[in-house]
Amino acid sequence: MLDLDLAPSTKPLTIDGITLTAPIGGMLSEWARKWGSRIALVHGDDSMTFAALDRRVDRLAGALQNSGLKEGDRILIQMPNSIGLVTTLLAALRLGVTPIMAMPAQRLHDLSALVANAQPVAYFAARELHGFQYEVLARSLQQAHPCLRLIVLDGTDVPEDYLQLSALDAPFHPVQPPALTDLALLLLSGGTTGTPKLIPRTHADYAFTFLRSAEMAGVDEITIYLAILPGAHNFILSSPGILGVLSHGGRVVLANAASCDEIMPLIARESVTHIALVPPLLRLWIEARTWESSDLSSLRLLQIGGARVDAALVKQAQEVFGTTIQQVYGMAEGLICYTRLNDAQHVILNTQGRPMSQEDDIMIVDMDGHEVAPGETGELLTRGPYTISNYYKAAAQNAASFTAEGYYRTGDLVCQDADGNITVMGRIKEQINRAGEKIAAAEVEAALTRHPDIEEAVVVAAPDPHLGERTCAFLKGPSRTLPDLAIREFLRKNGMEAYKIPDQYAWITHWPQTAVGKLDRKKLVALAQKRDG
Ligand code: AMP
Ligand code: DBH
Repeated sequence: MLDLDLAPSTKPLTIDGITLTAPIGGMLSEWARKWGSRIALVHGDDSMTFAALDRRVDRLAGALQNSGLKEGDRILIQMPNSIGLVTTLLAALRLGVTPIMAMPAQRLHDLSALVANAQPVAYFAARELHGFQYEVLARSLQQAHPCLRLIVLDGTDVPEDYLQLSALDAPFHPVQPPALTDLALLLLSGGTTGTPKLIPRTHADYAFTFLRSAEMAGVDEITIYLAILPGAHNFILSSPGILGVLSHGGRVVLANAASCDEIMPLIARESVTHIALVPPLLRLWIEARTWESSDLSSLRLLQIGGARVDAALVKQAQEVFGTTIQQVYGMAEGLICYTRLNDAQHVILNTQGRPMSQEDDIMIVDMDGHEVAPGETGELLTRGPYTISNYYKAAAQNAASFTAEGYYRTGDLVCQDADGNITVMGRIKEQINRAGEKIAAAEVEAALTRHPDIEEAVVVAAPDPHLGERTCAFLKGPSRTLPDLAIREFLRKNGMEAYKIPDQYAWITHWPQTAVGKLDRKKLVALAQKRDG
Protein backbone atom coordinates (compact mmCIF):
# COMPACT_ATOMS: atom_id res chain seq x y z
CA MET A 1 0.00 0.00 0.00
CA LEU A 2 1.14 3.51 -0.73
CA ASP A 3 2.05 5.68 2.21
CA LEU A 4 0.46 8.99 1.30
CA ASP A 5 1.65 10.92 4.34
CA LEU A 6 5.30 10.49 3.71
CA ALA A 7 6.79 11.46 0.41
CA PRO A 8 9.51 8.91 -0.39
CA SER A 9 12.18 11.54 0.07
CA THR A 10 11.27 12.15 3.72
CA LYS A 11 11.30 8.54 4.92
CA PRO A 12 12.75 8.50 8.42
CA LEU A 13 16.30 7.31 8.85
CA THR A 14 18.01 6.14 12.02
CA ILE A 15 21.72 6.61 12.68
CA ASP A 16 23.15 5.10 15.86
CA GLY A 17 19.93 5.51 17.83
CA ILE A 18 18.95 8.95 16.52
CA THR A 19 15.91 8.97 14.24
CA LEU A 20 15.76 11.74 11.68
CA THR A 21 12.39 12.55 10.16
CA ALA A 22 12.96 15.82 8.29
CA PRO A 23 15.75 17.56 6.41
CA ILE A 24 17.43 20.42 8.31
CA GLY A 25 15.18 23.18 6.90
CA GLY A 26 12.13 21.24 8.08
CA MET A 27 13.63 20.53 11.50
CA LEU A 28 13.50 24.27 12.17
CA SER A 29 9.69 24.19 11.86
CA GLU A 30 9.57 21.42 14.48
CA TRP A 31 11.78 23.48 16.79
CA ALA A 32 9.48 26.48 16.30
CA ARG A 33 6.43 24.35 17.17
CA LYS A 34 8.11 23.18 20.38
CA TRP A 35 9.76 26.39 21.55
CA GLY A 36 8.03 29.14 19.52
CA SER A 37 8.12 31.93 22.08
CA ARG A 38 11.59 31.23 23.42
CA ILE A 39 14.53 33.32 22.26
CA ALA A 40 16.59 31.45 19.65
CA LEU A 41 19.13 34.07 18.55
CA VAL A 42 20.73 37.15 20.09
CA HIS A 43 23.07 39.52 18.28
CA GLY A 44 23.92 42.83 19.94
CA ASP A 45 20.59 44.40 20.83
CA ASP A 46 18.65 42.23 18.37
CA SER A 47 16.99 39.00 19.29
CA MET A 48 14.63 36.55 17.58
CA THR A 49 12.30 33.86 18.89
CA PHE A 50 12.10 30.38 17.37
CA ALA A 51 8.72 31.25 15.82
CA ALA A 52 10.08 34.47 14.31
CA LEU A 53 13.15 32.64 13.03
CA ASP A 54 10.96 30.05 11.31
CA ARG A 55 8.86 32.81 9.67
CA ARG A 56 11.92 34.82 8.67
CA VAL A 57 13.52 31.77 7.08
CA ASP A 58 10.31 31.15 5.11
CA ARG A 59 10.22 34.75 3.82
CA LEU A 60 13.89 34.65 2.92
CA ALA A 61 13.48 31.30 1.14
CA GLY A 62 10.57 32.91 -0.74
CA ALA A 63 12.73 35.84 -1.77
CA LEU A 64 15.49 33.51 -2.95
CA GLN A 65 12.91 31.59 -4.96
CA ASN A 66 11.71 34.88 -6.45
CA SER A 67 15.26 35.77 -7.44
CA GLY A 68 15.39 32.62 -9.52
CA LEU A 69 17.28 30.33 -7.14
CA LYS A 70 16.16 26.75 -7.30
CA GLU A 71 16.78 23.34 -5.81
CA GLY A 72 20.25 22.06 -6.62
CA ASP A 73 21.79 25.52 -7.03
CA ARG A 74 24.76 26.48 -4.90
CA ILE A 75 25.27 29.77 -3.06
CA LEU A 76 28.41 31.10 -1.42
CA ILE A 77 27.85 32.38 2.13
CA GLN A 78 30.62 34.45 3.69
CA MET A 79 28.97 36.16 6.60
CA PRO A 80 30.14 37.05 10.08
CA ASN A 81 28.26 35.70 13.09
CA SER A 82 24.90 37.40 12.80
CA ILE A 83 21.21 36.64 12.58
CA GLY A 84 21.63 36.99 8.80
CA LEU A 85 24.15 34.15 8.74
CA VAL A 86 21.75 31.75 10.46
CA THR A 87 18.66 32.77 8.46
CA THR A 88 20.50 32.61 5.13
CA LEU A 89 21.88 29.16 5.87
CA LEU A 90 18.50 27.80 6.98
CA ALA A 91 16.60 29.45 4.11
CA ALA A 92 18.96 27.84 1.61
CA LEU A 93 18.53 24.46 3.28
CA ARG A 94 14.74 24.83 3.25
CA LEU A 95 14.80 25.61 -0.45
CA GLY A 96 17.12 22.73 -1.30
CA VAL A 97 19.85 25.18 -2.32
CA THR A 98 23.35 24.17 -1.21
CA PRO A 99 25.28 26.73 0.84
CA ILE A 100 29.07 26.83 0.62
CA MET A 101 30.26 28.00 4.02
CA ALA A 102 33.24 30.36 3.67
CA MET A 103 35.02 32.06 6.57
CA PRO A 104 34.95 35.86 6.84
CA ALA A 105 38.78 35.92 6.72
CA GLN A 106 38.95 34.37 3.25
CA ARG A 107 39.91 36.55 0.34
CA LEU A 108 39.81 36.52 -3.46
CA HIS A 109 42.37 33.75 -3.94
CA ASP A 110 40.45 31.13 -1.94
CA LEU A 111 36.99 32.25 -2.92
CA SER A 112 37.85 32.34 -6.61
CA ALA A 113 39.02 28.73 -6.50
CA LEU A 114 35.85 27.67 -4.68
CA VAL A 115 33.58 29.51 -7.07
CA ALA A 116 35.38 28.09 -10.10
CA ASN A 117 34.86 24.61 -8.69
CA ALA A 118 31.31 24.79 -7.34
CA GLN A 119 29.79 27.45 -9.65
CA PRO A 120 27.49 29.10 -7.11
CA VAL A 121 24.81 31.44 -8.46
CA ALA A 122 24.82 33.89 -5.57
CA TYR A 123 27.21 35.39 -3.02
CA PHE A 124 26.09 36.51 0.45
CA ALA A 125 28.38 38.66 2.58
CA ALA A 126 28.27 41.38 5.18
CA ARG A 127 28.95 44.88 4.00
CA GLU A 128 31.83 45.28 6.40
CA LEU A 129 33.67 43.38 9.12
CA HIS A 130 36.63 44.63 11.17
CA GLY A 131 37.20 47.38 8.60
CA PHE A 132 37.17 45.11 5.54
CA GLN A 133 34.72 46.04 2.76
CA TYR A 134 33.20 42.93 1.19
CA GLU A 135 31.68 44.91 -1.65
CA VAL A 136 35.10 45.21 -3.32
CA LEU A 137 35.61 41.46 -2.98
CA ALA A 138 32.12 40.82 -4.33
CA ARG A 139 32.80 42.93 -7.41
CA SER A 140 36.10 41.18 -8.15
CA LEU A 141 34.47 37.78 -7.72
CA GLN A 142 31.57 38.65 -9.96
CA GLN A 143 33.87 40.04 -12.62
CA ALA A 144 35.90 36.82 -12.69
CA HIS A 145 32.91 34.47 -12.40
CA PRO A 146 29.77 35.28 -14.39
CA CYS A 147 28.00 32.36 -12.67
CA LEU A 148 27.47 34.73 -9.71
CA ARG A 149 24.20 36.30 -10.83
CA LEU A 150 23.13 37.61 -7.46
CA ILE A 151 25.06 39.54 -4.79
CA VAL A 152 23.45 40.09 -1.42
CA LEU A 153 25.03 42.25 1.25
CA ASP A 154 23.90 42.35 4.86
CA GLY A 155 24.18 45.68 6.60
CA THR A 156 23.31 49.31 6.16
CA ASP A 157 24.31 51.48 3.23
CA VAL A 158 24.31 48.75 0.63
CA PRO A 159 25.20 49.78 -2.94
CA GLU A 160 22.18 50.19 -5.20
CA ASP A 161 22.99 47.42 -7.63
CA TYR A 162 23.25 44.89 -4.80
CA LEU A 163 20.42 43.39 -2.83
CA GLN A 164 20.22 43.96 0.87
CA LEU A 165 19.47 40.95 3.05
CA SER A 166 16.91 42.73 5.23
CA ALA A 167 14.93 43.73 2.13
CA LEU A 168 14.60 40.14 0.90
CA ASP A 169 11.07 39.17 1.74
CA ALA A 170 8.48 37.21 -0.25
CA PRO A 171 6.01 34.42 0.37
CA PHE A 172 7.61 30.99 0.15
CA HIS A 173 6.05 28.46 -2.19
CA PRO A 174 6.84 25.16 -0.51
CA VAL A 175 8.97 22.81 -2.53
CA GLN A 176 9.39 19.07 -2.32
CA PRO A 177 11.73 18.80 0.67
CA PRO A 178 15.16 17.36 -0.07
CA ALA A 179 15.76 13.74 0.88
CA LEU A 180 17.67 13.10 4.09
CA THR A 181 20.44 11.56 2.04
CA ASP A 182 20.68 14.59 -0.29
CA LEU A 183 23.57 17.02 -0.21
CA ALA A 184 22.81 19.72 2.39
CA LEU A 185 25.87 21.94 2.56
CA LEU A 186 29.50 22.25 1.50
CA LEU A 187 32.06 22.91 4.23
CA LEU A 188 35.65 23.97 3.68
CA SER A 189 38.61 21.83 4.60
CA GLY A 190 41.93 23.22 5.75
CA GLY A 191 43.57 20.70 3.48
CA THR A 192 47.17 20.28 2.42
CA THR A 193 46.90 21.24 -1.22
CA GLY A 194 46.81 24.59 -2.95
CA THR A 195 43.11 25.31 -2.76
CA PRO A 196 40.60 24.53 -0.05
CA LYS A 197 38.61 21.40 -0.69
CA LEU A 198 34.83 21.27 -0.43
CA ILE A 199 33.28 18.77 1.95
CA PRO A 200 29.84 17.53 0.92
CA ARG A 201 27.61 16.89 3.95
CA THR A 202 24.09 15.45 3.70
CA HIS A 203 21.03 16.43 5.76
CA ALA A 204 21.15 13.13 7.62
CA ASP A 205 24.84 13.03 8.42
CA TYR A 206 24.96 16.69 9.44
CA ALA A 207 21.79 16.51 11.54
CA PHE A 208 23.17 13.42 13.27
CA THR A 209 26.39 15.35 13.93
CA PHE A 210 24.75 18.27 15.71
CA LEU A 211 22.11 16.18 17.52
CA ARG A 212 24.64 13.71 18.93
CA SER A 213 27.04 16.56 19.70
CA ALA A 214 24.33 18.34 21.68
CA GLU A 215 24.00 15.21 23.84
CA MET A 216 27.79 15.09 24.29
CA ALA A 217 27.86 18.70 25.51
CA GLY A 218 24.78 18.39 27.74
CA VAL A 219 22.78 20.96 25.77
CA ASP A 220 19.15 21.56 26.74
CA GLU A 221 16.51 24.33 26.78
CA ILE A 222 18.39 26.39 29.32
CA THR A 223 21.66 26.34 27.40
CA ILE A 224 22.93 29.73 26.26
CA TYR A 225 25.73 29.24 23.75
CA LEU A 226 28.07 32.02 22.73
CA ALA A 227 29.52 31.78 19.21
CA ILE A 228 32.60 33.95 18.83
CA LEU A 229 34.67 31.94 16.33
CA PRO A 230 33.28 31.96 12.77
CA GLY A 231 29.97 30.15 12.42
CA ALA A 232 31.16 28.65 9.12
CA HIS A 233 33.61 26.54 11.13
CA ASN A 234 32.28 23.04 11.68
CA PHE A 235 33.18 23.26 15.39
CA ILE A 236 30.97 26.34 15.81
CA LEU A 237 28.19 25.23 13.46
CA SER A 238 27.67 21.68 14.66
CA SER A 239 29.87 20.47 17.55
CA PRO A 240 27.22 21.17 18.92
CA GLY A 241 27.54 24.82 17.98
CA ILE A 242 24.74 26.92 16.57
CA LEU A 243 22.65 24.08 15.09
CA GLY A 244 23.11 21.68 18.01
CA VAL A 245 22.00 24.30 20.51
CA LEU A 246 18.96 25.39 18.45
CA SER A 247 17.97 21.73 17.98
CA HIS A 248 17.54 21.39 21.75
CA GLY A 249 15.69 24.65 22.33
CA GLY A 250 18.74 26.51 23.60
CA ARG A 251 19.73 30.07 22.80
CA VAL A 252 22.61 31.18 20.57
CA VAL A 253 24.36 34.48 21.24
CA LEU A 254 26.28 35.65 18.16
CA ALA A 255 29.40 37.81 18.33
CA ASN A 256 32.50 38.43 16.25
CA ALA A 257 34.94 40.03 18.63
CA ALA A 258 37.40 37.82 20.40
CA SER A 259 38.84 40.52 22.63
CA CYS A 260 38.32 39.69 26.28
CA ASP A 261 37.16 43.12 27.33
CA GLU A 262 34.22 42.85 24.96
CA ILE A 263 33.40 39.17 25.28
CA MET A 264 33.65 38.67 29.03
CA PRO A 265 31.10 41.37 29.88
CA LEU A 266 28.88 39.82 27.16
CA ILE A 267 29.08 36.43 28.89
CA ALA A 268 27.95 38.09 32.10
CA ARG A 269 25.19 40.13 30.40
CA GLU A 270 23.73 37.17 28.50
CA SER A 271 24.36 34.57 31.25
CA VAL A 272 26.21 32.38 28.76
CA THR A 273 26.49 28.72 29.79
CA HIS A 274 28.43 27.14 26.89
CA ILE A 275 31.33 28.38 24.82
CA ALA A 276 33.88 26.91 22.37
CA LEU A 277 37.46 28.15 22.10
CA VAL A 278 40.67 27.24 20.28
CA PRO A 279 43.75 26.81 22.51
CA PRO A 280 45.50 30.14 21.74
CA LEU A 281 42.32 32.02 22.59
CA LEU A 282 41.99 30.04 25.79
CA ARG A 283 45.50 31.10 26.78
CA LEU A 284 44.62 34.77 26.23
CA TRP A 285 41.45 34.39 28.24
CA ILE A 286 43.32 32.85 31.15
CA GLU A 287 45.80 35.74 31.12
CA ALA A 288 42.97 38.27 30.87
CA ARG A 289 41.36 36.99 34.04
CA THR A 290 44.17 38.54 36.05
CA TRP A 291 42.65 41.97 35.27
CA GLU A 292 39.20 41.26 33.83
CA SER A 293 36.62 40.74 36.56
CA SER A 294 33.23 40.18 34.86
CA ASP A 295 30.99 37.69 36.62
CA LEU A 296 31.44 34.48 34.60
CA SER A 297 29.65 32.22 37.09
CA SER A 298 26.96 31.34 34.50
CA LEU A 299 29.51 29.30 32.50
CA ARG A 300 28.87 25.55 32.67
CA LEU A 301 30.99 24.16 29.85
CA LEU A 302 34.12 25.34 28.10
CA GLN A 303 34.90 23.37 24.94
CA ILE A 304 38.46 23.37 23.65
CA GLY A 305 39.27 22.10 20.18
CA GLY A 306 40.68 22.72 16.74
CA ALA A 307 44.33 22.31 17.70
CA ARG A 308 46.57 20.61 20.23
CA VAL A 309 46.29 21.79 23.79
CA ASP A 310 48.64 21.20 26.73
CA ALA A 311 47.31 19.39 29.76
CA ALA A 312 48.72 22.24 31.88
CA LEU A 313 46.60 24.79 30.03
CA VAL A 314 43.45 22.68 30.47
CA LYS A 315 44.16 22.45 34.19
CA GLN A 316 44.68 26.19 34.41
CA ALA A 317 41.39 26.75 32.60
CA GLN A 318 39.59 24.56 35.12
CA GLU A 319 41.04 26.57 37.97
CA VAL A 320 40.50 30.01 36.48
CA PHE A 321 36.99 29.50 35.08
CA GLY A 322 35.74 26.84 37.52
CA THR A 323 33.76 25.11 34.77
CA THR A 324 33.69 21.67 33.24
CA ILE A 325 36.09 21.40 30.31
CA GLN A 326 35.45 19.32 27.22
CA GLN A 327 38.18 18.56 24.71
CA VAL A 328 36.93 18.31 21.14
CA TYR A 329 38.93 16.75 18.33
CA GLY A 330 37.01 17.02 15.12
CA MET A 331 37.20 17.60 11.43
CA ALA A 332 34.79 19.07 8.92
CA GLU A 333 35.14 15.79 7.00
CA GLY A 334 33.13 14.10 9.75
CA LEU A 335 34.55 12.32 12.80
CA ILE A 336 34.20 14.16 16.11
CA CYS A 337 35.75 12.98 19.36
CA TYR A 338 34.73 14.34 22.74
CA THR A 339 35.85 13.86 26.29
CA ARG A 340 32.66 13.06 28.18
CA LEU A 341 31.43 15.50 30.82
CA ASN A 342 31.88 12.91 33.59
CA ASP A 343 35.23 11.55 32.43
CA ALA A 344 38.03 11.17 34.98
CA GLN A 345 40.31 14.18 35.39
CA HIS A 346 43.28 12.49 33.70
CA VAL A 347 41.17 11.78 30.60
CA ILE A 348 39.94 15.37 30.35
CA LEU A 349 43.44 16.77 30.83
CA ASN A 350 45.44 14.46 28.62
CA THR A 351 43.23 13.16 25.82
CA GLN A 352 41.03 14.49 23.06
CA GLY A 353 38.29 12.04 23.99
CA ARG A 354 36.73 9.28 21.92
CA PRO A 355 34.45 9.14 18.86
CA MET A 356 30.90 10.32 19.49
CA SER A 357 29.31 7.35 17.72
CA GLN A 358 29.84 3.66 18.28
CA GLU A 359 29.48 3.34 14.52
CA ASP A 360 32.65 5.37 13.95
CA ASP A 361 35.10 2.87 12.54
CA ILE A 362 38.62 4.04 13.27
CA MET A 363 41.97 2.46 12.56
CA ILE A 364 45.48 3.59 13.49
CA VAL A 365 48.06 2.61 10.91
CA ASP A 366 51.81 2.80 10.28
CA MET A 367 53.49 4.19 7.17
CA ASP A 368 52.72 0.98 5.26
CA GLY A 369 49.05 1.07 6.15
CA HIS A 370 49.26 -1.77 8.72
CA GLU A 371 47.44 -1.40 12.00
CA VAL A 372 49.83 -0.47 14.84
CA ALA A 373 50.01 -2.35 18.15
CA PRO A 374 47.62 -1.09 20.88
CA GLY A 375 48.86 2.15 22.41
CA GLU A 376 51.32 2.85 19.57
CA THR A 377 51.21 6.03 17.50
CA GLY A 378 50.13 6.02 13.86
CA GLU A 379 47.94 7.81 11.38
CA LEU A 380 44.24 7.88 12.17
CA LEU A 381 41.94 6.55 9.45
CA THR A 382 38.22 6.87 9.91
CA ARG A 383 34.93 6.00 8.24
CA GLY A 384 31.41 5.94 9.55
CA PRO A 385 27.84 7.18 9.24
CA TYR A 386 28.72 10.88 9.21
CA THR A 387 32.20 10.91 7.67
CA ILE A 388 32.54 11.70 3.96
CA SER A 389 34.08 9.22 1.56
CA ASN A 390 34.94 11.77 -1.11
CA TYR A 391 35.47 15.49 -1.54
CA TYR A 392 33.21 17.50 -3.81
CA LYS A 393 34.42 17.46 -7.42
CA ALA A 394 38.02 16.57 -6.57
CA ALA A 395 38.81 13.28 -8.24
CA ALA A 396 42.58 13.71 -8.02
CA GLN A 397 42.56 14.56 -4.33
CA ASN A 398 40.08 11.83 -3.47
CA ALA A 399 42.56 9.15 -4.45
CA ALA A 400 45.09 10.55 -1.98
CA SER A 401 42.67 11.36 0.83
CA PHE A 402 40.66 8.14 1.05
CA THR A 403 41.68 4.50 1.13
CA ALA A 404 40.21 1.90 -1.19
CA GLU A 405 38.04 0.74 1.73
CA GLY A 406 36.56 4.23 2.07
CA TYR A 407 38.49 5.40 5.13
CA TYR A 408 39.34 9.11 5.33
CA ARG A 409 43.07 9.61 5.93
CA THR A 410 43.06 12.27 8.63
CA GLY A 411 46.82 12.92 8.37
CA ASP A 412 46.80 13.13 12.17
CA LEU A 413 49.21 11.05 14.24
CA VAL A 414 47.35 9.69 17.23
CA CYS A 415 47.49 7.01 19.89
CA GLN A 416 44.61 5.37 21.66
CA ASP A 417 44.50 4.14 25.26
CA ALA A 418 42.81 0.97 26.51
CA ASP A 419 39.56 2.89 27.15
CA GLY A 420 39.46 4.13 23.57
CA ASN A 421 40.53 7.69 24.32
CA ILE A 422 42.57 9.32 21.59
CA THR A 423 45.52 11.64 22.02
CA VAL A 424 46.67 13.68 19.04
CA MET A 425 50.47 13.45 18.90
CA GLY A 426 51.20 15.37 15.71
CA ARG A 427 50.49 15.40 12.06
CA ILE A 428 51.83 13.92 8.85
CA LYS A 429 49.98 16.38 6.65
CA GLU A 430 52.02 19.30 5.41
CA GLN A 431 49.79 21.76 7.09
CA ILE A 432 50.20 24.52 9.66
CA ASN A 433 47.65 24.73 12.46
CA ARG A 434 48.00 28.40 13.35
CA ALA A 435 45.74 29.19 16.27
CA GLY A 436 43.22 26.66 14.95
CA GLU A 437 43.33 28.03 11.39
CA LYS A 438 44.55 25.31 9.02
CA ILE A 439 47.02 26.51 6.39
CA ALA A 440 48.21 24.35 3.50
CA ALA A 441 51.99 24.60 3.19
CA ALA A 442 51.69 23.96 -0.57
CA GLU A 443 49.47 26.97 -1.09
CA VAL A 444 51.83 29.39 0.66
CA GLU A 445 54.84 27.88 -1.12
CA ALA A 446 53.20 28.39 -4.51
CA ALA A 447 52.33 32.00 -3.70
CA LEU A 448 55.88 32.76 -2.51
CA THR A 449 57.52 31.41 -5.66
CA ARG A 450 55.41 33.76 -7.76
CA HIS A 451 57.76 36.52 -6.52
CA PRO A 452 60.48 37.08 -9.15
CA ASP A 453 63.26 37.01 -6.50
CA ILE A 454 62.14 33.74 -4.90
CA GLU A 455 63.13 30.58 -6.75
CA GLU A 456 62.08 27.98 -4.23
CA ALA A 457 60.09 28.10 -1.03
CA VAL A 458 59.35 25.57 1.69
CA VAL A 459 56.91 26.38 4.43
CA VAL A 460 56.87 24.56 7.77
CA ALA A 461 55.13 24.83 11.11
CA ALA A 462 57.23 25.66 14.18
CA PRO A 463 55.89 25.39 17.73
CA ASP A 464 54.94 28.80 19.04
CA PRO A 465 53.97 29.79 22.58
CA HIS A 466 51.21 32.14 21.41
CA LEU A 467 49.87 30.67 18.19
CA GLY A 468 50.38 26.98 18.90
CA GLU A 469 52.16 26.81 15.56
CA ARG A 470 53.62 29.64 13.52
CA THR A 471 54.30 29.63 9.80
CA CYS A 472 57.98 29.72 8.78
CA ALA A 473 59.03 30.25 5.18
CA PHE A 474 62.41 29.02 3.97
CA LEU A 475 63.45 30.69 0.74
CA LYS A 476 66.01 30.17 -2.00
CA GLY A 477 66.86 32.79 -4.56
CA PRO A 478 69.68 34.85 -6.03
CA SER A 479 69.25 38.06 -4.11
CA ARG A 480 68.67 37.00 -0.49
CA THR A 481 68.17 40.65 0.34
CA LEU A 482 64.44 40.88 0.03
CA PRO A 483 63.15 42.34 3.29
CA ASP A 484 60.44 40.34 5.13
CA LEU A 485 58.16 43.31 4.86
CA ALA A 486 58.38 43.34 1.06
CA ILE A 487 57.46 39.66 0.93
CA ARG A 488 54.49 40.16 3.21
CA GLU A 489 53.32 43.06 1.10
CA PHE A 490 53.73 40.99 -2.08
CA LEU A 491 51.61 38.17 -0.67
CA ARG A 492 48.96 40.55 0.59
CA LYS A 493 48.74 42.32 -2.78
CA ASN A 494 48.30 38.95 -4.45
CA GLY A 495 45.19 38.35 -2.41
CA MET A 496 46.55 36.12 0.34
CA GLU A 497 44.55 36.03 3.56
CA ALA A 498 46.37 37.76 6.44
CA TYR A 499 46.47 34.63 8.62
CA LYS A 500 48.26 32.68 5.88
CA ILE A 501 51.13 35.15 5.48
CA PRO A 502 54.21 33.53 7.10
CA ASP A 503 55.29 34.77 10.52
CA GLN A 504 58.99 34.05 10.00
CA TYR A 505 61.33 34.13 6.96
CA ALA A 506 64.77 32.61 6.43
CA TRP A 507 66.98 32.34 3.36
CA ILE A 508 68.81 29.12 2.74
CA THR A 509 71.46 27.96 0.25
CA HIS A 510 70.98 24.16 0.46
CA TRP A 511 67.89 22.22 1.41
CA PRO A 512 68.55 19.75 4.24
CA GLN A 513 67.97 16.16 3.13
CA THR A 514 66.94 12.94 4.83
CA ALA A 515 68.89 9.72 4.52
CA VAL A 516 66.95 8.75 1.43
CA GLY A 517 67.49 12.16 -0.15
CA LYS A 518 64.06 13.63 0.58
CA LEU A 519 63.60 17.17 1.79
CA ASP A 520 64.06 17.09 5.57
CA ARG A 521 61.22 19.25 6.86
CA LYS A 522 62.03 18.26 10.44
CA LYS A 523 65.43 19.90 10.12
CA LEU A 524 63.81 23.05 8.81
CA VAL A 525 61.52 23.13 11.82
CA ALA A 526 64.56 22.79 14.10
CA LEU A 527 66.27 25.64 12.22
CA ALA A 528 63.22 27.84 12.58
CA GLN A 529 63.21 27.22 16.32
CA LYS A 530 66.93 27.92 16.62
CA ARG A 531 66.67 31.24 14.83
CA ASP A 532 63.84 32.15 17.09
CA GLY A 533 65.84 31.49 20.28
P1 AMP B 1 39.69 20.33 8.97
O1 AMP B 1 39.91 19.02 8.25
O2 AMP B 1 40.12 21.53 8.20
O3 AMP B 1 38.31 20.44 9.50
O4 AMP B 1 40.66 20.33 10.25
C1 AMP B 1 40.60 19.24 11.14
C2 AMP B 1 41.97 19.02 11.74
O5 AMP B 1 42.19 19.93 12.83
C3 AMP B 1 42.16 17.67 12.35
O6 AMP B 1 42.43 16.67 11.38
C4 AMP B 1 43.34 17.93 13.27
O7 AMP B 1 44.55 17.99 12.54
C5 AMP B 1 43.06 19.33 13.79
N1 AMP B 1 42.37 19.30 15.11
C6 AMP B 1 41.07 19.52 15.37
N2 AMP B 1 40.81 19.42 16.69
C7 AMP B 1 41.96 19.12 17.30
C8 AMP B 1 42.35 18.87 18.66
N3 AMP B 1 41.46 18.94 19.67
N4 AMP B 1 43.65 18.56 18.91
C9 AMP B 1 44.55 18.49 17.90
N5 AMP B 1 44.26 18.72 16.59
C10 AMP B 1 42.98 19.03 16.29
O1 DBH C 1 39.37 21.77 13.68
C1 DBH C 1 38.28 21.35 13.28
O2 DBH C 1 37.99 21.26 12.08
C2 DBH C 1 37.25 20.97 14.31
C3 DBH C 1 37.56 21.04 15.65
C4 DBH C 1 36.61 20.70 16.61
C5 DBH C 1 35.99 20.56 13.91
O3 DBH C 1 35.67 20.49 12.59
C6 DBH C 1 35.03 20.22 14.87
C7 DBH C 1 35.35 20.29 16.22
O4 DBH C 1 33.80 19.83 14.45
